Formats: sequence, structure tokens, C-alpha cells
Amino acid sequence: MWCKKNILLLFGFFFCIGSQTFSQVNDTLFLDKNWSFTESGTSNWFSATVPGTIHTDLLANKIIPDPYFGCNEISLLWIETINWEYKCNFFVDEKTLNNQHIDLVAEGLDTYATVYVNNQLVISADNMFREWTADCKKYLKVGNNQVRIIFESAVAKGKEQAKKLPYTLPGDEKVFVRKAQYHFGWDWGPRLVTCGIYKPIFLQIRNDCALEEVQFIQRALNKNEAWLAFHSKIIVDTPQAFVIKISDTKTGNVYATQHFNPGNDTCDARLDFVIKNPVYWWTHDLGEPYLYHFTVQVLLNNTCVEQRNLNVGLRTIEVVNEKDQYGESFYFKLNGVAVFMKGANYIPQDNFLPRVTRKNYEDLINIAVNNNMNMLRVWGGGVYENDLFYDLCDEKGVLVWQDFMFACAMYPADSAFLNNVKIEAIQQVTRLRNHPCLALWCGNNEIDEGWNNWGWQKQYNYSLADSTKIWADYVALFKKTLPDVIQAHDSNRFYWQSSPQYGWGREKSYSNGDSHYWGVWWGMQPFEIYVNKTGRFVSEYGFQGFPEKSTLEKISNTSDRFLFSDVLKCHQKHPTGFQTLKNYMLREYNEPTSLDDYIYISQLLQAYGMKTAIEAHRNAKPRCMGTLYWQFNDCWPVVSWSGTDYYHNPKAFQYFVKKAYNDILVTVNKSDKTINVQVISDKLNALTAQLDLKLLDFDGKTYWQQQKEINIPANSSQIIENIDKSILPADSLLQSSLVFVARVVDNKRVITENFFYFKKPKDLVLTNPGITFTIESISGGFAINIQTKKLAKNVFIYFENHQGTDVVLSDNFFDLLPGTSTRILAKTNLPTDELIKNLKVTSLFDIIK
Ligand code: BMA
Repeated sequence: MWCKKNILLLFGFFFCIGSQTFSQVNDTLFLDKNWSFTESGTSNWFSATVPGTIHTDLLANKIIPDPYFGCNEISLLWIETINWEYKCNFFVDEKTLNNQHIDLVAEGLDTYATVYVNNQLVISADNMFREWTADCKKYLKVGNNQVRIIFESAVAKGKEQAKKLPYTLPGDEKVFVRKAQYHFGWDWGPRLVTCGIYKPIFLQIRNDCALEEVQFIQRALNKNEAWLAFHSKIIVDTPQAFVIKISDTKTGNVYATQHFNPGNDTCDARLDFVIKNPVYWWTHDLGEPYLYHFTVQVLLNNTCVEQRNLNVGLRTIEVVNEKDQYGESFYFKLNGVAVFMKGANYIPQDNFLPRVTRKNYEDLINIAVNNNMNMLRVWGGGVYENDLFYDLCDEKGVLVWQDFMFACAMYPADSAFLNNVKIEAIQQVTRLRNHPCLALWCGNNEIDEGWNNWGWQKQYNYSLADSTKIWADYVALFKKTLPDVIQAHDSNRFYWQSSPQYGWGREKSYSNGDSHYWGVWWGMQPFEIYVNKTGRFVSEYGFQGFPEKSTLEKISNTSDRFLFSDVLKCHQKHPTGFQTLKNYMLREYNEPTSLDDYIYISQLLQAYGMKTAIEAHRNAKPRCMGTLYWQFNDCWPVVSWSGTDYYHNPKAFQYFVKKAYNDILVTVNKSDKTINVQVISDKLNALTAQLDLKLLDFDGKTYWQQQKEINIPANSSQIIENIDKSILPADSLLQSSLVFVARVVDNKRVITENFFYFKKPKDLVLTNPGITFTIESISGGFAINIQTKKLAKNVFIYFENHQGTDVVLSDNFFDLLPGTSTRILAKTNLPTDELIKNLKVTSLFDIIK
């Protein structure tokens, strides 16, 4: 049987054709068909999908129910205890076998896998984050061949390792397993310890020559010239003269050509060249993420025998981490400009990674761009993402903070483990270092903080000797092995040992390095405290919100859709999640009793808290230079801190993020005596605009107003007004129905606006706003013109029976001022008549009345 033959056009890399005169071409034979699987030791084979996972294969064969539905996760734990076996039969013809080299390449095996080609052991894998290659020509034959892979239970293997230590490490068996740590369960993720061939597996055919470890180094960059160096290893069969040519596929420009005459089978190639008047790569908010499309060709007797395509962005990126008046700075400079980073923490998009589609990646990175984000942090409990993720970030101008895959636990550091991690790190660094989006490498998530602040030493009853050894292992891994790899393979990029530098219980968290502020949520502190707990670069903070109803509908039966059903509890992974939500809800909103209302209020609560945090961080610019909220996305349908749920439905928070991350932001705060208006600009040019301020009551009566022209300097943050509180009516009760409106207007266009209330949402005196709406058909959907007589708080647009990404709304959950209207666009591919019939527009008043 044939496993289909494809020419590899993957990951910006392909082999050129046309060298048949000399010998056969480099090629790739994907083993992506005719797979089957069984429980190891049995012979009940079922068809399998590769790339894939055991869970998705069991599901496709109807052996198990959907692991995400209801509480199924719990009844599927047995899968992690079993050893599983996969096999694929494929045909090799004589011509193929006549090639000089045939390697079996597995881009990703999850995790303990022994691989046999025609019953010959070729690979023993023990790390999901490594690529595995084996020379297998000698084991192949003309005709039918077989690859067989046995996956041993990662849980059993981890436990076996754990037993060898005289103490228990925080994180239990998973820390011994180089596998995505979230697979073992997290406070937003199910425990589904899957296994399988989760990335492409193929036969790599090579003749004559191959390029390896390709790297473009930017030696210097200025307005006039970019000095570049191309480095690579060239592997050849027979020493002979080659030419390497670097050109631009878009413009046809040839940048460099050089002759090589390797004396033996490998040589290092280096070509230096200069690009005149270089076009810089910028994040999308500051400019164009311009990419050069380089092609590197190896020519043998004028025939191309090997080729690589690489998109390269020219930019400088620095992390400025130095002593200053507040403590120790932490900020990014892009092309010499200090840039305030606005973004979020990214987690893997599924527990079953191979089913994440190209469209899922595109949609998610588009969500980042549309929400004015310029940075995503690939968090250490997940995976090093696939090439597509970084390619999209390159193209769309989003910087990436890249963790190594270690999180919230202590890891061993015996020589086998360190060596395994070292190879993993070298492979990942070599794979990712050419991406202009890559801004920094970070050793781990919250391990330094965990060790120093989470009480592990007491909890696990460590002796002094244990503690000393565990910390020495930490040092070996994060202060030696990983930085050494960066130094050797990507020395221009900044390495940061652990995020955050100091735990949030320590003063230094707010003056030095990056900080994760979890006093809100974990520490039960009020939202207002964000103002006082602003670090220099806040790389985590967050608050949970429910996903929308359509998401819950996908994972529950109608009879389970009530507060706090067992099924809902299975989709809330934080130990005190619902209790914490209730606690905050009672402070800010009151607690609804129906699930529908609860979803709405929990989303408002999350949005309200996160708006407070983001504004505090941006107000503190330039002392604070970054805000990355926890968490961007979900890996399954769940109540979590995400702004966008598993199905990419935005929560209220996501709409708020877009506004709070706008490049120009106006904020309003009150102090004892004054109302303070601040304007923050992340733009690189100055602007003159009009500032409109108004104090209104909810019926529309104006108490006070002011307009003035303001200058907004480039890349700035300034308090523009301190308005005496005497503008407020003396009767403090009246303050419950007042809103302070701040707008920055440029040429009659509102570029940013903010509404400030003097009381908590639950203390506002809302009356029936009198919302009405009309519909207008537009191309690709319809527009909803909404008007209100009185203040409409958190207007909620939804479609009964049809929510989610079926309809993309230009805004939702917004406040509408008394006597005003707004136009919301609803984009959809669905027939609009049915949708419009089901359209509902409500507001907070309808919930609390
Ligand atoms: C952060 C993350 C995760 C966790 C989140 C919410 O610190 O690093 O470990 O999911 O907190 O609790």
C-alpha cells in the first residue's frame, strides 16, 4: 500500500527540482495514510489519523465519547494508563530506494515512542518537543514496508522516574516527562494525557547535498544599510564545488553568490551581504511588518540541488533591563523605540493539538491584531508552537515572548534529563531564531516565584539537603543549560530566567523586572488595587468569566444547564473558581440566579476588572511598559480567564480589550479632591486633538462640560486635567446616577472615549433606558441602529439560538449615553432573516430590575 507521496511545501521550506541530470532530487514522502492503531499487546486494529492523538482516534472510531462533553473527561482517564501501538504500511519503489540517503523523520512524537522500520528499532523517543530522525535506507526494501510505533504510558514512565528520587517534586510525575504540561490538567484545562504521532512523519530523501541549521544574522541595521550574514551547515556526499546563491523571490534581486569547495562531508557556509535602504519590520500598530522573501539555492553545475525559502524581517529588538530610579526597568525597544507592549498569554488551542487548523491559527492571530495587541506570550506550560504560528506573527506584526516549556513546578536535572532538554532547546532555538516576531526567550513560568513564595519547602517537608539539591537542579537547568544554548545558537536574543522575576507578595515585584499580579483573583484583593500594584511590565494578571451560552450548549445537555450543575463544575477547573466569582460578584454587581444572567454578569465582572487593570498599567507608562493579560484563549470549552473562548467567541472582556488597547487612550480616575483625566499615546507621531469632557446624569441632563485643544506628544502618557470635585452635585446620592464622559476628538472623529462612574455597578441607579433599534441590510450582514432615551448600561446584543462566531459584531456590552444612538455591524454568512427575527437587545437594567 502507498502512503501518499507529496512534495514538501511546508514551513517555508522546499527542495528545488530539476537536478535529475546529476542524480535524483531531494524529496519527501509523507507517511500520512494507511495508519491503524491498537492497544499494545492486542491485535484489534482500528484506523488512525496521522498526525493525530490516541484520544481523537478513539473518538473517530466511536470507542469513546467526546472527551470535552459533560464530565466525560473523568471516565476517560484509563486511556493514559495504556500503551498504544500504531502502524503504517507503505510502498517503496526501486527508484526511491536508489536515492543516496533516506531518513525517517518524525517532527513530533508524544512522548515515549519506540519506532521500528520493518521490525528494526530506529528511534527511542522520550521528548515531545524534539524532532527525531533515523537513517533507515538500510532497513527499507522495494515493495511493502512498515513503520510501527509503540507509545508507552507517559504517566507510568513519569511515576517510574519519580520513584527514583528520595523526595517528591512539586508537579509530581509530569515534571519528569518532556511533554506539554497542561496535558496533565491545569486550572483551565482537563487532564487528558494523550499520546500519538502529533506532527508529520515522513521519509526524507536526500542526494548530493543538504542545508542545515540555516540562519540569517542581522549584523547591523541603519536607515541606509542592513548588514546580513547567512550561516548554514552544508552536508555533501562527495566533496565537489558548489555555488550558494541568495536572492529575493519577490524582486528577483540577487544579494550574494559564493563558491564553496568543501574538503569533506560537512562545511560551514557563511555569506555576507548588504541591503541598501532597508525596509524595517514593525509591529502592525507602529508600521508595516515588512518581510524580505529570501531564497537560498545550492547550485551544482548550474543546477539547483537544494533550496530554502525564508521570510526575514529587518529590525532591532532589545530588552532594557537596567537599574533606574524605580528599581530595575524591563521594556522592549523595537528599532530603537521604547514600545509599550499590549497583549496576552497564549496557551495551546486544544488538548489535541493536531486538530487545530490553519484557519484556527489565522483567526486567533487576527483576533490579536484586531484587538490592538502587539505581543503574545507563548506560556511555558504548553508547547513551542508550530511554524505557522510564528509565520503569522511575522506577517501580521505581533511580537512573541517565548517561554521554554517549564511551568509552576520543580524539575529534575540529572544528566540524562539535562541532555534531553539541551537537545530540545537547541532544536527549538534553531527552528525559531529566524523569526522577526521572536522578542525574547524566557526560561520558565513561575518557578522562581513558586520556589520562593508558594510554600513548597514546607508542604513537601524538604530537608536542607533536599532543598539545596532541588535548587541546584533549578540553577543547572535555567541558569546554565538554557542560557548556554541561547548564547551558542541565538546570542543576539535576550534570555530571561523566569517569569515573573519576583512573586506578587514581594515589594520588588512592583519595581523590578516583569511581574505577575495575582492579588486580584488568587489574593481576593479588590479590583481598585491594580492601581497600586502596577509592576514594570505586567506579564500576567487575570480574572475569570463564563464563556457564552452557545459554548456551554455544545458541552452539556439541556438538563445540565443550570447553576452550578455537575457538568458546569467539570468545566471549572480552579479549585475555588465559583466561590471566588461569587465573592467578587457580590462586591460589584450582585449575584444573579439564572444561568443566562450569570453568564452576562460574570462577563461584565471580568471585563470591569480587566479594564481597571489595563488602564492602571497604561496610566503608569513609562514606569510600566507592558501589559499581557492572562489568558488570550482556551484549549477546550471552560469557565476561565480567557477573553476569547475555545470556539473563538468573544467574551465582554474582549470588546473591552480592543478599546483599552487602542493606541490613544483617555482614562478617568478620581482622587480625594479631583477627577483626573489622562491621555496615553503609543503613536510615534504627536497629535493635536480636542478633549471633550462632560458630566451627565442618566437622563441626559448636563451638569458640567469643557472642551479644549490638547497636544498629545508621541509615545507619551500625561495627566491633562485635574478637575475639582466641586463640579459634582453636593447630594452624594445623586452621584449614583452620574457619568463622566471623556473623549478625544480629531477632526470630528472620536478616537478614544471613556465613561467613568462614581459608584460601583451595583450601586448605580439605573432606570428603564428605553432602548429601540432598527435594522438595515448591508453587504455581508446587517447593521443594527440602536437608540436609547436614558443611559443604557452594558447593552447586550444577542441572537436567540444563534450566538458565537456565526455572527461577528463590531461591538457589544457597551454603554450608550442618554439620548444617543449607535450603529453596530453584524457580519455573517448565515441567512439574515432568521437571525434578525431572533435578535435581542437588552442592558444591565433588564437583569437587575
Ligand atoms: C498563572 C498561569 C497559570 C494559571 C493562571 C491562573 O500564573 O501561569 O499557571 O493558569 O495563573 O491561575
